[in-house]
This record gives sequence, structure tokens and C-alpha cells, in this order.
Amino acid sequence: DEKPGGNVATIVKEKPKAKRPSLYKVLLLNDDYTPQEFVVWLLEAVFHKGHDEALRIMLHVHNHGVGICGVYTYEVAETKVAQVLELARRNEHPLQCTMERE
Ligand code: NFA
Repeated sequence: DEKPGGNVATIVKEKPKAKRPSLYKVLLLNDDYTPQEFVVWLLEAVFHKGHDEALRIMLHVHNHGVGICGVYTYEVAETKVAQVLELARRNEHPLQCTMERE
């Protein structure tokens, strides 16, 4: 819409800023009382692991003291931790679960 010599608008295409969300590891902690089969069941139910993978993760936690159940965005990780703690509490197991930024 400009006459010669007038202002010429420069159109700058802004790059869509796709900020990747921070990711959080959900960690399961070993204890001496929670039954192994409860941990396997929980890994299947809460973290959608197949039976073999659930067994592998449970044994890793049992043998090493801590293990990763999965990696999620903040709110999903927070929900998983809350679900684990509530299921452990309801079943009177001392199982502990926490999250840590990757
Ligand atoms: N260490 C527990 C037991 O021998 C099993 C367990 C595994 C507990 C992983 C918590 C996490 N009964």
C-alpha cells in the first residue's frame, strides 16, 4: 500500500517456538517388605509394562535399591507417583516412589 519512497513493511515470519517440556524419571525404591508380585502388578497397572519388562524392573530395583519406571512430563510423572503411593498405602506396603528431572 506504499507510494514510492514511503515506508515499506517488512514481513518477518516468526519461527514457531516449540519448547520441549522437561522430562522426569519416576523412580521406585526398594524395601524389605513390599511383595515382589505387588511391585510387578503395579508396574503393569500404572506404567503399562508387559509382564517380562515389569519383572525386569522389579528385580532391578530389588537388586540395586532404585530403578526407573518410566520418563514423563511433569504432570504425568506427578500423577504416576501419586497413584503408586496411594496403591501402596491402600495395601499397607511401605513402597516408596519419587520423581527426578532428567
Ligand atoms: N525387596 C522386596 C522383597 O524382597 C521386593 C521389592 C522390589 C520391593 C522392588 C520394592 C521394590 N519382598
